[in-house]
Amino acid sequence: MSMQPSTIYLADYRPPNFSVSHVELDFDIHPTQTRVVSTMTMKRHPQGEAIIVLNGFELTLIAIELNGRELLAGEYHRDEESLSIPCDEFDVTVRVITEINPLDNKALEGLYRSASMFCTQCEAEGFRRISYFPDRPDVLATYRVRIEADKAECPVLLSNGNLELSGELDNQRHFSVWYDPFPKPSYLFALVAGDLSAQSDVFVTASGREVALHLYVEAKDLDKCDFALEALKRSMIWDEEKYGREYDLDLFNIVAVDDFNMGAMENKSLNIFNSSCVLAKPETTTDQAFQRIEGIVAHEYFHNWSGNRVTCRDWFQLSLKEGFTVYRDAQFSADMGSAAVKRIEDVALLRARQFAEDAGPLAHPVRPASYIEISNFYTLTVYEKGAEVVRMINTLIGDDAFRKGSDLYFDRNDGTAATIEDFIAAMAEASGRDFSAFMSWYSQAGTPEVHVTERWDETSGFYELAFEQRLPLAGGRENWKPLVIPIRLSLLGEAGALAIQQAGAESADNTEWVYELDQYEATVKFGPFNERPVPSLLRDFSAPVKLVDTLTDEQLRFLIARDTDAYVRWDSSQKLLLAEIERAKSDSYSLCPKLSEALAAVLADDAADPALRAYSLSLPSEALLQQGESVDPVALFTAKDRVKAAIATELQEQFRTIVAQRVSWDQYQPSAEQVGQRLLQNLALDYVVKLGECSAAEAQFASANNMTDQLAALRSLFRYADRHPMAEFISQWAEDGLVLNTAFALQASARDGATLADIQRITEHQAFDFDNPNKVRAVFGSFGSDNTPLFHAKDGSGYEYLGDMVLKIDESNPQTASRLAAPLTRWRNLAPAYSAAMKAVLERLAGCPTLSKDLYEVVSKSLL
Ligand code: 0A1
Ligand code: ZN
Repeated sequence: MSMQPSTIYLADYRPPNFSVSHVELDFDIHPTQTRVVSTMTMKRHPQGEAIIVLNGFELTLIAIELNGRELLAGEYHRDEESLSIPCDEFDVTVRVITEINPLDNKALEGLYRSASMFCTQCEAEGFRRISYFPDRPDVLATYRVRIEADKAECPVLLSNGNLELSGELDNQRHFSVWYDPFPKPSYLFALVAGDLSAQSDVFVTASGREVALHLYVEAKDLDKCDFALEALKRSMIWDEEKYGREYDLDLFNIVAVDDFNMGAMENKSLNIFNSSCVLAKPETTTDQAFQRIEGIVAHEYFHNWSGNRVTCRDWFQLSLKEGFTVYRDAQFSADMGSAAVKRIEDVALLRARQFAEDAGPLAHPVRPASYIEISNFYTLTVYEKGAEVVRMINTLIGDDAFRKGSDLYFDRNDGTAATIEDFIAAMAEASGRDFSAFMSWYSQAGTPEVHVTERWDETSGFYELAFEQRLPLAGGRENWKPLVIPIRLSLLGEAGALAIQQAGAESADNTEWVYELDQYEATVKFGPFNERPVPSLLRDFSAPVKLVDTLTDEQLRFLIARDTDAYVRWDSSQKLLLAEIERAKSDSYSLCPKLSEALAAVLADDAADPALRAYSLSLPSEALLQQGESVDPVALFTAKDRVKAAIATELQEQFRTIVAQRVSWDQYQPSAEQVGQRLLQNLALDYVVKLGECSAAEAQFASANNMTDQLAALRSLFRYADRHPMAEFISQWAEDGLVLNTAFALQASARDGATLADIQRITEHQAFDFDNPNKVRAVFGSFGSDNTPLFHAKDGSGYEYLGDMVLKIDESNPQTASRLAAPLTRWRNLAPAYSAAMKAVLERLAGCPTLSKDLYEVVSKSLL
């Protein structure tokens, strides 16, 4: 980075001067010198200026032609990031010849080499590293792509669309030609060339189209393809049934790649996946990974409509495709397994990580107003909070209108680059609802707090709830608008939920109601009742807010025992556990007997879903604990450990019984039933090991027929016992890079007695590789977010170490470096001693003259 990077503003959006209707791309692949010839059919926008602007980065320009004539150096202007050609014609052909070096590309954007294959990653702005092009999502073109490569090195040549032609050439080379009839932006372009094997299948769409499905992997991974292919077929049927969306080509390819910055990418008909997000088999893959893979396969597939057929006008609209697609994949996962469990998992993630982001220096609205580097905005806010916003729309208008709105959105915007307003307009039209007040969810950052107080009048039997919303935004109420917050609620009495007389109360027996809080303050009156109700609020987590209530511990225990809403039951136990951790900061702490009783009852409730029981007994994550002000992470870590030990002691008999009566299946399935049972059993095992009893875990480690059970046993032993089979595990799985990553992650999060030198040693393992984002994340990501005692060491050494590693990785891979830096941005929340040490590291990074744009944005905004 040579100059101060500039900020891009949504308010500055202008359509391109020239768009591209068709492009012919020709790749002559050689590892260090790949020649790309791009021939673009361009048209000037009626209001466009007479200048063609192309983006390009780190390209060697060989030649450029306008309408068949090669341009001389003075006829165009070129700088580090663009090339512009003055041109007063309206219909032109531009041909650009460039050369690139895939082998040296460690940023993993554009065309690069991963293991033995060449592959691309173009979202958001990677295409400009391949050729000069108007690399912006509102330029939609059809693509014909010719790929030529060495036949032995790259027997498989893939791009988007359908294969038109292939053949042999001289010098042991061969070629293939692909044509994609659907106009698309450059970020959806993809190319793969390598020595790959495929597992294949066929899907017949609702209208009878036969679609060939291929999952391309390295030959050694062919036994890890079944699950993703099945998940893909489930996704294809689901999208037909739930959203009326059919697949539109005769071919759908997925390729698994080891070196990948993110989870996966929805390139038209050629999805590229991080191998950790697609390869699976029971012996090496945990239940959680199976479920994640199913969700990501679905997510990328669903993008074919929400993202590809209808794309984004500009990158500020990113949540248009991502928020909607995350919502769609969450609905899918809910339908495939347990809806309640999926909801609790998503809420736990949102509260632990998105709330922290929304309260930190990089907080931004679901639709940001500005950015320096768009890669920094693939965030939990754009994805997860964006999905919550779509969920609220569904809640507010109901399922039928939501489906009508989505049909209208797809039909009306098909083949175009749309905005969030286009999505909302379709929902408004389908439902007859005015969304103008709702739009603030897209433009106001920060997590709103909703404060609720109860008023019960014993004599009249009337019960009131007073709500107040507080926005954590500078300048107070005058500068911001109150949000429209749907609060799903019930009022519980001794014999169950009470009937709510309010108009529009939802459930058949009028016991549930979605109250719309759209003012800063409002009060609702219920009753008369002949008993004081206990409120069950924000059921199913109906809005992404922090609910601050005044419920007593007794009321919370009542909800845990009696509510029918799984989220509220879980949330109530989390609230009690959080309060317990707060109390456990004192040395004289002992577990509250009433809480112990309540937890014992949950654990003993054999009629309840085992996964829900397990989550109710899981302590809040450190990311959640560390929210707030003047946080002492190490004190909280110690307090949490005390609560854990106390629960282990109090409920030991129950935990031992669950462990002793462990159910196992000969036929492993990542089904809701088996996953839930393993979750509960492994939770109990963890508590038992915490007590110092290791034999059951040791036996489970040795005999498990699946990675979920083996890793759970290893994790508990590694965390709580001196003798653990880590070395055995590493040698058992020496050939499986993905399993080794989980071992690295576990080692990097070692809590007690570990030193920085131990972490350093992992990076010297022969399987470690600084250029591979999965490995880097396994070690330094876990260190920064999962190793409280070492990362937050009082002398600042943990911060210094992560800072050093971030700088090192930034030299080759800015996207990964800037993500790894996230734990270093939270200094303002920390108690003074931590805060000063962390800030010092950020200042050191800020003073480094060679920071990438990505890291510069994170570091500079954190220090503002
Ligand atoms: N669109 C992909 C995720 C993705 C985003 C950015 C990337 O590079 C900066 C790569 C992938 C998805 O939502 O799955
Ligand atoms: Zn996505």
